[in-house]
Amino acid sequence: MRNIKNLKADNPDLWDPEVSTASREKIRALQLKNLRQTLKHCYENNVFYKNRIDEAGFDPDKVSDLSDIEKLPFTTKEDLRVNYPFGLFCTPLNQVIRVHSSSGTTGNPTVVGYTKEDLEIWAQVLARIMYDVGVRKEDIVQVSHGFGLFTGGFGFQYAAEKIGAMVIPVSGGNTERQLKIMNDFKSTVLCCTPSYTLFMAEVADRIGIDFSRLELKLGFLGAEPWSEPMRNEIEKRLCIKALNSYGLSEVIGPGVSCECLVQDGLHLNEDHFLAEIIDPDTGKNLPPGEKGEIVFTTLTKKAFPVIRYRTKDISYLYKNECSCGKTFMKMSRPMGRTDDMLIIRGVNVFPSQIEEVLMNIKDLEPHYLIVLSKENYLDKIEVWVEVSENIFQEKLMDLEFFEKSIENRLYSAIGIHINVSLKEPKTIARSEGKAQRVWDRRQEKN
Ligand code: DLL
Repeated sequence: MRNIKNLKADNPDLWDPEVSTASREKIRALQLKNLRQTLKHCYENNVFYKNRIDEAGFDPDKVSDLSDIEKLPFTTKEDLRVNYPFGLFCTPLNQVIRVHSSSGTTGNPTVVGYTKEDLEIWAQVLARIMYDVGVRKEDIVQVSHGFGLFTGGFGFQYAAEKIGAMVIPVSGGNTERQLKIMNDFKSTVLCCTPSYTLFMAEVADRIGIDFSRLELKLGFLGAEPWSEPMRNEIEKRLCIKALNSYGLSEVIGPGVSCECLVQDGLHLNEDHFLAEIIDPDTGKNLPPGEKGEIVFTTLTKKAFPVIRYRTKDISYLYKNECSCGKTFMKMSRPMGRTDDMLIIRGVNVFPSQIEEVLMNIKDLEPHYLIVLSKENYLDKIEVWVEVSENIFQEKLMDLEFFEKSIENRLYSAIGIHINVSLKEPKTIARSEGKAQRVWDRRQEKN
């Protein structure tokens, strides 16, 4: 791996500097060209998109500006479900060489497909992300995301191979073996969910593996929301630089955006994905800097392009002079999903806000669960969080007093009273993939 501290604006060693450092005008011109092609492709090859475009009175041959897209209706997860499994594919099935799927919690899963060229694009966009922060053929990349219908494992596998790195497709789970492999094979890069890294840290402590003695330097962590204090914890415990990597199956998988080493926002791969931010309630577009739901249109995919796909993820877009040299717009760390938002006594709360408060409190472990229940027909919210081993064993502190002080911290940050229940270390379920942070017991019968 290149010295990761070396990444700076005058460093020309980017995957494809011509695109990654292009002027805004050039990027927008490229986006416009690809948008035209994508809209035409969808119109000509898929009856769902044809009907939608006709209903909107839109002529795909007359796209003169990127903002024209605002005249088109959104595509939603429900559209994907209704057209399950292949109804939104835009190429004949015999050109599709791979499918992935995301399960969700209700109804049909969503199925996405890739042609050979789509898979090449996917590998390219993610290889670019990895290369631009220093991953090279000398690296040993441990892919601890699940392999299967989930896009995490295969996405990083093909991207790292594209760079020529050695890839260990270990997948999730069997944590002791993960750590042994990391130690013995001298992995330098780790790809998994942030919550899984903390589980790894815990198992490493137990079996006597010291991260500071490993070769591991860099983590591409994503697939679930995580907070800045969580990053600090991970970087400290694993002795790595932890980068936030974002993506979703419907758009391509991992590779939509990722932080560079500056760790200030996630650079979007704008030549392949056009991002908009909308007000989730009104559907109106919001300007850069304003927080809302992120919506994507793919610009180069063939088997499963999406037009104005509503992700339900909350973020904002912005542009700054990034010292890594890339000129792509950035999106903020996704703060949560509109469908994860809890409305407690009229106040909107995202689990990530709760996490942020908890992670800043000394003597709490980064393992928590938000439990929702009903009391006298009213929603009740409680947070279970583990205390650190020393506090629990030595009973150095009055735990009840500690609970109250956490409740006060939550109240001043979020504005509602949340009951806190401190738990013994290692009693809250650990995750090897996407962590389940909310346990909704509101429908349970007493
Ligand atoms: O999670 C793709 C992925 C794999 C991304 C590996 C990064 C690393 P899905 O299973 O379709 O795809 O889930 C997509 O996960 O809409 C977000 O709600 C959430 N998500 C993904 N990355 C992040 C992130 C993969 N960095 C859904 N921060 C998305 C917050 C994330 N949420």
